[in-house]
Order: sequence, then structure tokens, then C-alpha cells
Amino acid sequence: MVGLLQALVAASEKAAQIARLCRREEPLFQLLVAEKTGTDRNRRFLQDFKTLADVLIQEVIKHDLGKEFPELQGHIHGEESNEFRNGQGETVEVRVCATPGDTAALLRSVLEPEWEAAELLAAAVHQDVVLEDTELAGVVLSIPPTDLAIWIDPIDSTNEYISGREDVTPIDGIAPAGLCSALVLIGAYDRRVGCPVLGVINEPFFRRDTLTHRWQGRYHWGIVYGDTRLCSLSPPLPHPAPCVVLSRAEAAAVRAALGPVCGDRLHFAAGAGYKMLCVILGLADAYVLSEGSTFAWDACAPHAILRALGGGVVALAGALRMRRAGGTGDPPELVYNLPAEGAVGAERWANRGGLVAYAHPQHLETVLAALAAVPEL
Ligand code: 2IP
Ligand code: CA
Repeated sequence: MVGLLQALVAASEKAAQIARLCRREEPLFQLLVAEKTGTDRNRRFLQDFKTLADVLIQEVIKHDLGKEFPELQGHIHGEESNEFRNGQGETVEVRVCATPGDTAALLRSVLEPEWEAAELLAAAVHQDVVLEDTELAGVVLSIPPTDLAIWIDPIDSTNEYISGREDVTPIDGIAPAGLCSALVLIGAYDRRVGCPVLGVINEPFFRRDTLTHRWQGRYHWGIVYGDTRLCSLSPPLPHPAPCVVLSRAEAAAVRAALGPVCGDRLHFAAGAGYKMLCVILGLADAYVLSEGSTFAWDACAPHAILRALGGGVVALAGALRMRRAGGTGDPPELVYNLPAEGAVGAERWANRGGLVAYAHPQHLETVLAALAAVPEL
């Protein structure tokens, strides 16, 4: 049996392959777009999109991990509900069937009359992923899967996945928008205490192969369990003064408060996962978000990697409350096992009160001190 980390990485690779396939087949891609409705809607966007790719990828990850680790069944959660509305207005429960033929038949009922597209997707769903990664193969963990549960974001930054430009020029290494901000995020957390334990971030659209022009991906992983901290990346070096990345929708008061601290090192990017990846890669020292517009599935995987590197993700409102009350301990980190009281649908898992993802405790301190002066927060 392969280890859990290797299984998470393999699942993310299969997910990335399906994400690329869906972008490659234009008629398929057009067909896949469906509008979110009701309580599953991300309240920030007037129009949000749920794609079949999203639903299918989540089901593939659930299926593959649940098969390999039956102890995880019932503990693998994701952003999407697996119900998909087809062109005829019928609701189809998208899932991985026992054979490629059965999966293709199910997908045909969604994609009709695009039979070829259904066959292509079914083949991708049932393919075996072989990892050629000796470093990863050498990682041996003694984490009982019965202690863990999983959060999946099949495609973070769906908007960029659907309509993002492919040729955005990065500013200081950070892409302000575009397809490269679409990521697959798979995080495992401790069922009992809710802290992140394992994280995998897959970048399906990292770069184009110069010969074939096809997109190539890459992935990163991290582990934080007991005294074990392991990561596929080295800890990033801090900038002398913090470089902070924000959502384009961030409040003016937050931008104004960070201005004096960051100067021209204030960046904007799409995708919650992508902004945390910028911190992981050392392109930014922190990602500040003052609103509850991210969810457990956005933060769990990057949070595990950040902790493995010596950083973390704090709950912004809680951290400011503690600071203003004169508390001196570590600010509270996000946890992944507690739904928000009184909320329904996706909102149950919103990171209410915002967050700060950070790589270096000294920069977290500087950023929190600046934000504590914002009366609106
Ligand atoms: C979204 C996505 C958005 C982000 C939002 C997330 O997830 O990452 O880009 O907003 O917080 O919930 P912003 O780009 O302003 O940071 P999804 O695309 O999976 O719905
Ligand atoms: Ca997301």
C-alpha cells in the first residue's frame, strides 16, 4: 500500500490532468460551465461557476483516496456538491463508477450529445497515475488515517480557470491574474483538534512545453505532525520589510494601513490558494484577507505547507481581538473541524473574520500591528 502523502499527490496529479484535458477540449469546456445557485453560491460573486470538471475532479479524488484508505471514507469533504444539472435541466449525481464504460455512460447523460468528450473524461478518470518522484517515494509517515480527515478544493480560482488569460506577465514573480492561479488543493487535518497535517498544492498550468505547447504542471507538499516538519520546498527567505499580497477586492482601509509598512511591496493576485502559494514560495511574506470569503477547502492544504516551513495561517479577527485585549501568546490559527454556528451551505465552512497567511513570525507581528490600527477591523 502506498503512503497517504503519496496517495494525496497522485490524486492531485490525476486532478491536474483532468483540469488540463477540460481546457484543451474547447467544446467540452463550453459545455461544462454551470451556474451555482442557492446556498452553495460564494456570496462575493454575483455570478459564480460550477464546472463539471470541478465536480468530477472532487469525486475522483474522493474515490481514489477512499479506495486506498477505507478509514477515510465519510471524512473526505470538498467544496462541491456532486449534483450537476444537465442541459435538459435534470439533476445527475456525478460519481466514479466501477468501470470506464459505466463512468462514460453516466457522463454521457450530462454531456449529451458530446459522446467523445464523455469517453475522454472517463478514460482520464480511470487512468493510473505513476509518480516518478524519488524524494516523495522515500517519505515514510506513521500517521494513522483514522486520525485524519480531508478538505478538497478541486479547482481553486474557478473564475481564472474558466476565463483567465494564459499569458499574464508576473510582477516580482507574482501573477496578478490568469490561468496559472487555478490550483488543485488537497489538505488533511486532525479530526479531533482540527489543525492541518498534510498539504498538497498542484499547479496544473505552471508552464507551457515549448515544443508541444501543452501545459505542464508541478506540485508541492508539506507535513506537520508532532515533531515532524517536512516539505518539498526549502523555507523561503524573508524580505527585509514585509511584502504582502491581497485580493483585488480587499478593503481600502486595509490597503491604506499596509501601505506604510509595505511601500511598493503590496501586490494583488487572484485565487486564495494562489496567494498562499506566493507566501509558500517566498514571493510574498504574507497574504492578508479581511473578509470571510475563503473556506476550509481553500486554506487547509496551503496552511499545512506553511506550518511545515515555520509559518502559518492565523484567524485575523481572533488575532486582533487577542491583541487588543493585551494577550501575549501566539495568535489563533485557523482550524478545519468546526462549522460556523448558525450558518448554512458553504458558509458553514467560511473562514469568518478573515485570515493572515505568513511565512515568518516577525512579519506576522508587523502586519498585525498595522492592522490593529484599522478601526473597521
Ligand atoms: C475562490 C477563489 C477566489 C477567491 C475566493 C475563493 O475559490 O480562490 O479567487 O477570491 O476567496 O473562495 P480572490 O481571488 O478575490 O482572492 P473558488 O474559485 O474555488 O470558488
Ligand atoms: Ca476555492
